[in-house]
Amino acid sequence: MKNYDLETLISKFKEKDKIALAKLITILENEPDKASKIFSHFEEVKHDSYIVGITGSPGVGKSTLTGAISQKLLDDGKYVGIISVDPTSPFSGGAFLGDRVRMTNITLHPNLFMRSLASRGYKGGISRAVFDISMLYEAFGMDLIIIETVGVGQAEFDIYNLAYTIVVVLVPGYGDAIQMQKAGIIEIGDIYDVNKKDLGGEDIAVHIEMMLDDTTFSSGWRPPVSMTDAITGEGVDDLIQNIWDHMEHVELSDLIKEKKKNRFKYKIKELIYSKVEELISKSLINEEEINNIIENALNNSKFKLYQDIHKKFEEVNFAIKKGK
Ligand SMILES: Nc1nc2c(ncn2[C@@H]2O[C@H](COP(=O)(O)OP(=O)(O)O)[C@@H](O)[C@H]2O)c(=O)[nH]1
Ligand SMILES: [Mg+2]
Repeated sequence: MKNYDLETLISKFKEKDKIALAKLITILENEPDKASKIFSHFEEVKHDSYIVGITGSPGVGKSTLTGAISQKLLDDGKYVGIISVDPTSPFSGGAFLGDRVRMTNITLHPNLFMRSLASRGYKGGISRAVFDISMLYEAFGMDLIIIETVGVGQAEFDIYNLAYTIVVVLVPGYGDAIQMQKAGIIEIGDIYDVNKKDLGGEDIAVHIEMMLDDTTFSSGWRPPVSMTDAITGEGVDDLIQNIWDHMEHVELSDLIKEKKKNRFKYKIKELIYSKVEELISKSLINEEEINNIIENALNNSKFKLYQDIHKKFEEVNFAIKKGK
């Protein structure tokens, strides 16, 4: 595709052209400051997508499950947007390609779009990219947006703020239940799914049910537990039903308003943080000066270097206090 100007891209996007969608995502990733200009073209769009987060350790089958869920929704004539955040694939390595291969056939479907993001190297940060892409998906008219994430590390964890329903995926074996408890993940899930049921998993499902029975849920929603085989699609209908049930719960209560507000609150804070970070690195971090300190001191002694570092830190501290 040629380098169309923004106006042309937008009008193609409005005709549901997936290539235009891909181009706009790339623009937002590389030049996040263009967001306001791009979204000014969608002010009349009233469409809301429902946003689901799917999380769990690497290898539990999140991508396969995402594919299975999407396939069923596509069969129902729905539009699906997938954002896959995979911190284990820094550029275009393993899991990334694997996901691509597993999803090859459905990504060709005109009503499905998928974007994979490795967690580093995004201007403005990974969750900013996830937020912006989800906004584009909404403007595109997606019915469901699925955000797949490993959920470890702050950036991935933050993504929970961007979804309305969180599905936690586990696999057979007690280890995961214990890990889950340790990580406090039992407080995160709206829905639990034990995938790879072909390999067993009854015991972990029972374990989760017991843990849930011991927990009180102020929202009035007690997370259901499903069991799936993402490869054959067995149990996936139950999982989808659980997602719709939770959606209904969220929409009938005022929770959806809270969650929508939360997304934007999160966005505002994130913009402020990234601006402050930019200001700090511009005005307080002088690479050349830092290099000089190190070069000079290394010729003397590392203990001198350590003193110089502290001296520098005091100067910065002083500057901050004076508001410079
Ligand atoms: N036996 C079995 N294998 C599965 C199932 N779902 C996924 N897998 C396999 O588990 C591996 C990891 O799947 P993937 O979807 O990439 O996991 P992710 O890292 O959580 O996204 C792949 O080899 C899948 O084929 C399942 O229900 N049963
Ligand atoms: Mg995956």
